[in-house]
Amino acid sequence: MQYGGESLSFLCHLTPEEIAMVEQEAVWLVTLVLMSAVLCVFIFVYARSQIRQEDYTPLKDRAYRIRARFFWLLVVTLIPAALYNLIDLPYPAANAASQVDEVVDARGFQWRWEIGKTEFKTGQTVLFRVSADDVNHGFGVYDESLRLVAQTQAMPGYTNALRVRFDKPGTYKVLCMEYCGTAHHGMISELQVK
Ligand SMILES: [Cu+2]
Repeated sequence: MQYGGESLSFLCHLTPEEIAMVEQEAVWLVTLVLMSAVLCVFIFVYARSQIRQEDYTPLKDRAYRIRARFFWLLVVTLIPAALYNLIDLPYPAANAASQVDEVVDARGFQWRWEIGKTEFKTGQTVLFRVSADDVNHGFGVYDESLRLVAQTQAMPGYTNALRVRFDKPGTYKVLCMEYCGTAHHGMISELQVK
């Protein structure tokens, strides 16, 4: 084996396979060093855990103090939060029927809407009882600039209550919001608010 002056040229003439092997060797070395480091940490922790502190009282007292403080922090934050959430009961949706001017049945079909009443006065709150006859539809109420005002699912065998307050006069549109077949796009009805 001849090294020395030839060693550099030897390195320059490494084939890709040989370079890969050198790289693998380096990765292996690095892995070995890191694994040793992790092992050292384990040994250190194990050794430390063998040292027993005889008197735990100060540590215990401190832990209990932290626990007590945390408990009161929870009491002080959670009770007002719970009260704040309960104060609105019954929620408006649960109480919807008593606060509406009109109750209107709306039913989705492939592919049309059947809406019990389509003319309302400005400021009226309408409760739509929405269901479907065949498949799932989406009952979407849009204002004149085609902004979604309210929406709910129209499902066969179930009635969804949807409260809509018509604040502005105009022609509102009811569009289907769930693809329900070939003429889905044709499910358009109009609501007049005067
Ligand atoms: Cu539909």
